[in-house]
Amino acid sequence: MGCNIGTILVTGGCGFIGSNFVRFMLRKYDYKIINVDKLTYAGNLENLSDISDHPNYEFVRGDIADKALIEGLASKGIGAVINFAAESHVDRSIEDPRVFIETNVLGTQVLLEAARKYGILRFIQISTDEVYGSLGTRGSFKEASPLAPNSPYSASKTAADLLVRAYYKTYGLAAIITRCSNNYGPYQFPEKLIPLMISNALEDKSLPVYGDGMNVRDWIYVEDHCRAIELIMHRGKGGEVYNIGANNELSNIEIVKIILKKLNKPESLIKFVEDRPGHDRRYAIDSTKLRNELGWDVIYPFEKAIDRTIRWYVEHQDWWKKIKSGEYLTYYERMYGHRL
Ligand code: NAD
Ligand code: TDX
Repeated sequence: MGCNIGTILVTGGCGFIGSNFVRFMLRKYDYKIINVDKLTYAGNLENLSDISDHPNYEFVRGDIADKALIEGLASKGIGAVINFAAESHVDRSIEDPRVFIETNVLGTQVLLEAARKYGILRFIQISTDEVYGSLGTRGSFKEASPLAPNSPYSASKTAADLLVRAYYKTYGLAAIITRCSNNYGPYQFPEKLIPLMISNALEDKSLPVYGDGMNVRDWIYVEDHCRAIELIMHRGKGGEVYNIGANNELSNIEIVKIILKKLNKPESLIKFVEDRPGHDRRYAIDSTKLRNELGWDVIYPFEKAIDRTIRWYVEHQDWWKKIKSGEYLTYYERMYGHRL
């Protein structure tokens, strides 16, 4: 498959999902990929060190909100933009929302404007299920569910989605929004639940579970998410929203106990701590549209993929130890010091 796309501009390709996507696409296609990444605390060149010399890969360090840089890249004949770049951690957005607006909202607008100006035909906005807010015990998010974000992070992602919609309606830019549930897999920054819990358990540190641990997330293996984006880039329809999810709801405490069991560590490591303000209770995503219209399905069942993920963190301790002993240590103290 080729689709005349030629060159793909990936943003945020040094982060968790972006790096998995770049590697996945370079293995499968001949597309040229330009990865523009600011290398914030979450961007790590090591995430792509294995493909950094690939002839079809180019890395540009830069900010998606830098209009001159982005328009310069867009003018080079880009076939598709896939916007992963974002400030992505809810807890950090509660501490300091401003950079979430700068990157997630203004950055997206700069990309949209460049896509419009240079007639880029495919624009994929990697959004999130968090834009729909929180669910009670029943039901699931559909593409038409109301947007009701509860954190500065999800509010910034929602604002970006509305801009994408406006660029489609006003200028006819054939942009598509994807809204995926919680991802897990290799190269996820250890501030997020699964890698934090695996790495803390491996170090025999406390596992900080917010509130009563009964908040529910709908987990998907990162490669299944990448395959959905691949499909949507090739066959998705401009102006549409596609939900992506694996029908795999688990409470946080269930996840934490699974991790401890698989690592043969005691449940006494679990520490219930002060809750996250505005903590969304439950997410569940209905991806019937993507399944029916584009024929997508998951290929990694949770049982298999969580084993694979845990193994990756066990085998790549240098990767996360380097992160956890750097600047992140100060964040960890700030976030958890008074809680643990
Ligand atoms: P991440 O935090 O691991 O990576 C974000 C990347 O964006 C980093 O490499 C960072 O350096 C880069 N970046 C940040 N600001 C930038 C800027 N101004 N200009 C250029 N690059 C910048 O995030 P992730 O978990 O890989 O998430 C990627 C995308 O997927 C985000 O848009 C997020 O909202 C969305 N998403 C994530 C999940 C999840 O579970 N992780 C689920 C659904 C949607
Ligand atoms: O120390 C913790 N203890 C804890 O109980 C952390 C970091 C998290 N949690 C809970 C909060 C959530 O209920 O675990 C759940 C998952 O937390 P995160 O990993 O921070 O993810 P979440 O807030 O659900 O958001 C994620 O999914 C949607 C991503 O970070 C977002 O980028 C994505 O849009």
